[in-house]
Amino acid sequence: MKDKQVKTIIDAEIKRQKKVINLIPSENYTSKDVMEAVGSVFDNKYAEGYSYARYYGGNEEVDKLESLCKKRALELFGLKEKDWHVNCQAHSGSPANLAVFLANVPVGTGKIMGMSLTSGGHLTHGQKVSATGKFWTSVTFDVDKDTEVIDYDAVKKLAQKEKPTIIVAGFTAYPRVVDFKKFREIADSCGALLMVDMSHLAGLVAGKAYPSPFPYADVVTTTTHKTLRGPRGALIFSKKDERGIDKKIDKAVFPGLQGGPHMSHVAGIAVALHEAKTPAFKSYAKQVIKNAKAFAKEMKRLGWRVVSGGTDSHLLLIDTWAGGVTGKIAEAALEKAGIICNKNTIPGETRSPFDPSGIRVGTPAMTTRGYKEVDFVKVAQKIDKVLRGVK
Ligand code: DSN
Repeated sequence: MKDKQVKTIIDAEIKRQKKVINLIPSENYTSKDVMEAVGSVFDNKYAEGYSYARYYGGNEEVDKLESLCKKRALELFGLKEKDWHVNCQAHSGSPANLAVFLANVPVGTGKIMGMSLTSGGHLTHGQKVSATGKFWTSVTFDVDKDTEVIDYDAVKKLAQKEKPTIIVAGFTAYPRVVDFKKFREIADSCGALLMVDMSHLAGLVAGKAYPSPFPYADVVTTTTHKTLRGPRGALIFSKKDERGIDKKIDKAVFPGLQGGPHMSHVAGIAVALHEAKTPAFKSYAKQVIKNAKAFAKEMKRLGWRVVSGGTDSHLLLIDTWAGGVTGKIAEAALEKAGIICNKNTIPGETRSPFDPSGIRVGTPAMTTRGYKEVDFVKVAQKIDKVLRGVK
């Protein structure tokens, strides 16, 4: 690279990424092949429209690429082209979710129901600070305050009272297995669409290590860079039927929200989807969960309160405040010790989101780097030592 200033920063970032223990559950390390695709000549191309229906010339290779990416996405999750459609152009998870709402929830009269932030929901599931909470009325549900897991009866009661247009089942800080069948029943009981945001879970679902939402959802969104281990980007799957959700979503992505798709990222997504079909990826997905369980068990053994008592997925929430350390202080102390995580609110949060009660930690990135259960036991012990040091 001729630009020495940028090169120096990139080299420093490579070093940093190698040096730290990365526990951010939404991060991962993509393969060289994915990065090669993202850095390819497809970054030079405008391709407004969809395969074989573009607004610019010169898209014959783009058309092949986008079609391949979509075929691979459907295949990876065992979906038939006659039943499911997939859009691979949304630039990332937030615009993907926004597109689903734009397509399906009438502005002014529609209502979104999702999990509250403190229980583990995402900003784009109708939170007031997000466009999804400004353009639409929204209502949130919480986890049960004692068990810290979803109380499906309470969610159903709220859904029947509020009658949302769409229910979002999908989370960024919920460690437990989600009963998607129950969410389907809840959606049916109030006439709502069911959208699952599986951004955190996509790789685990692809690797058959976590239940699939596809038998139950009308729409499934996901980012491609978390457990799926691809480049930044998103996929929106929608059921093909007389409601025409698939067509409405395509229109909402382009021209509704975006111009030209980032075709270099679509290339990277296609590569990642291919990689996720391999037996090695299946083993990876299973190991991610085994590692998280071992991690949670050791944290508990060392005396730390783990939200909901453990995990069924790739992440856990540690209530550091129960041990006398705020999330902000914990995050900073751990970073000093070479462990990267993020401060996080916990269910029933009593502190501020800027200095909440806990930290969120996960295993996808370090499992990619070869960590096994025994390594996560050591990570837990290191965390314990650091946090005890700041008390
Ligand atoms: N920032 C992502 C996460 O960490 O969960 C969600 O957008």
